[in-house]
Amino acid sequence: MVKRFIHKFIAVLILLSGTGCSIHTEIDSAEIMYFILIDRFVDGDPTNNMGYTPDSYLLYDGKNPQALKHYQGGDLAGITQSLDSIKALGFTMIWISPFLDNSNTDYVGWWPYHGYHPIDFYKVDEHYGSLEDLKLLVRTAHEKDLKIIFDMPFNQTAADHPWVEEEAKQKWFHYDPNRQPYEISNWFDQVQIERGELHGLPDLAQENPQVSDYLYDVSKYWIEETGCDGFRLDAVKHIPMDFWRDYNAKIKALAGPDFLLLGEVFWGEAERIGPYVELGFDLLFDIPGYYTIRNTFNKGGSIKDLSEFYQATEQVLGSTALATLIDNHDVPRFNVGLDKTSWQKQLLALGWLMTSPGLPVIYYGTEFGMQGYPTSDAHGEPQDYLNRKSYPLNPDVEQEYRRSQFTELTKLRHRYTAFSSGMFREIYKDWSVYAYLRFLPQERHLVVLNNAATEECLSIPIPEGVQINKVERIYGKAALRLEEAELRLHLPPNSLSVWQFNGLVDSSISTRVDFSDRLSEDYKKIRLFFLDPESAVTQLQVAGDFNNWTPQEYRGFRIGDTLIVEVPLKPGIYNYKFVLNGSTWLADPNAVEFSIDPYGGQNSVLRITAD
Ligand SMILES: [Ca+2]
Ligand SMILES: [Ca+2]
Ligand SMILES: [Ca+2]
Repeated sequence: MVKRFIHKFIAVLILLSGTGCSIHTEIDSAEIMYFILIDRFVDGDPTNNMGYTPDSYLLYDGKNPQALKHYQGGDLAGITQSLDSIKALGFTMIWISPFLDNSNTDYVGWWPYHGYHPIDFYKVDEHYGSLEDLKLLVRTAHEKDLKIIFDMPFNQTAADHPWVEEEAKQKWFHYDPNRQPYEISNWFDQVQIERGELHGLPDLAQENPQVSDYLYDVSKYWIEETGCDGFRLDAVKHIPMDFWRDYNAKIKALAGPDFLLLGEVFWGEAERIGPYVELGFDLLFDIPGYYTIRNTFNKGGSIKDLSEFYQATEQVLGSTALATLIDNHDVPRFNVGLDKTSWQKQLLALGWLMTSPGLPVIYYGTEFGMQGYPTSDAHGEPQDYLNRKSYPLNPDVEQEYRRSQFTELTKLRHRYTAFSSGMFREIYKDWSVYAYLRFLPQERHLVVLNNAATEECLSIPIPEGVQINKVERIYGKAALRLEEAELRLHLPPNSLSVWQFNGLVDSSISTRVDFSDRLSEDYKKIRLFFLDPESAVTQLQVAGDFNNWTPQEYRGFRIGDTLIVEVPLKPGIYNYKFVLNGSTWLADPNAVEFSIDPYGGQNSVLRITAD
């Protein structure tokens, strides 16, 4: 399948080069990936729950959140017995968190239930089962036409890995010039990022050929032993690029072109992911896209932000294949901060994922909106374990209903090839409504997203180069009427709607259209004031939760000493700052409420109610 992936990818590139247009995400991504934290999924074998010590296991009962710092009992057998239900949700690939044997003690109170503290790279952790269990998982998955992707943490070892004390292994780790390990303090210094310690863990020196050979041999062992289908490679940005170039080439030579290499370069800015594009990964996570999706569908951001963001990303990442996501184990679950409409918003964000280019990767529980929490508490203490609760044993009626809604989306993506490998063209965008086409020579689809909490009625012009003759709705509840050169739309609140149509799309039309300033009914125009008696401010921008903290110029004017800026915002609570003359960031002195920003300064806070 991945071979097909690559061939189609090349075919699309050729097609695109013919049109002089490039969109990074126009690839074949017929796969849909499920991501499971082994310990937090299903307990298929209670006899392994305590591992080597009863202390490692403490079951969460809903009232003891600290228990989530311990193992919860999930294991490989639990995944194997769940394969049919995973497949029924529409998944074709499963990425499992690292199964490598992890430290047998806690690390400052935290047990390594997540699997990222390896102590033996050649062994399955005792909480998850045996090598036989792992092989059975891969074998059973293959019988069901599912692929299994292993998570390989190659940046660090457990704090108590025996090598740390071994004289002969001292060159296997990174130290500073005084032979002391150091934490990463400057996140713009690539040397530190690669050689500093992440969470205080011993940092492997992959530039040492003994280490790189070892990591290659480990990989070879697991590939040959199990026949797994690919690796998700952890902490890529913390490991030297030269290592990846060699490693990826060697793994492809060993396992063949079908073997998937998915790299985690956890940067929010496409510019910082750019350098990793040429290192031989098949796929990189779309972390910048993650932030943008969260901004648009959860934080009151606009469709304009979403579109402009992708436009900017395309310019940097070109035609790189991306794995798209709305959340994972390292960030708050998607619904954090949302109110009772959260599932509709989440379904809409998932709808964007399933109808837009890229390979969707879904975190366990996200398919039914498992409740999330901020990743740190009010005192700044990490509590990311709250986003890693165990999968519910007996889903309730609401969860079952949501699962069926999710499955409708995956069915849509599987049924029509255009959603995974077709071309993408916008035909309309405003603050809340987004209309785009996904098409192949034999298939044409119109997708319309309404990100407003209100019903929206509007007419959108059919652009030149597009002919729409006969429409048939295949998803959603919106109404559409075809009028000469216009589409008349009636869109339910927070909705995705999809039609297939007869007609033509000239693929040389521009990928992007101009932004329409139409505001949906749920927006309010909020005026902010800034006193500038010296006329020192030539540009007043606003950055906040609602625009992903990207300074933007909104409609503004001056009356006497006062600069006024009008920001369209939806009901919600927002942190924001003014940005003066493109460089000076400060809280709005006229705000009635302030909050602490993560850098020790102040944000101003806006509360906007629906009435
Ligand atoms: Ca177990
Ligand atoms: Ca262990
Ligand atoms: Ca490192």
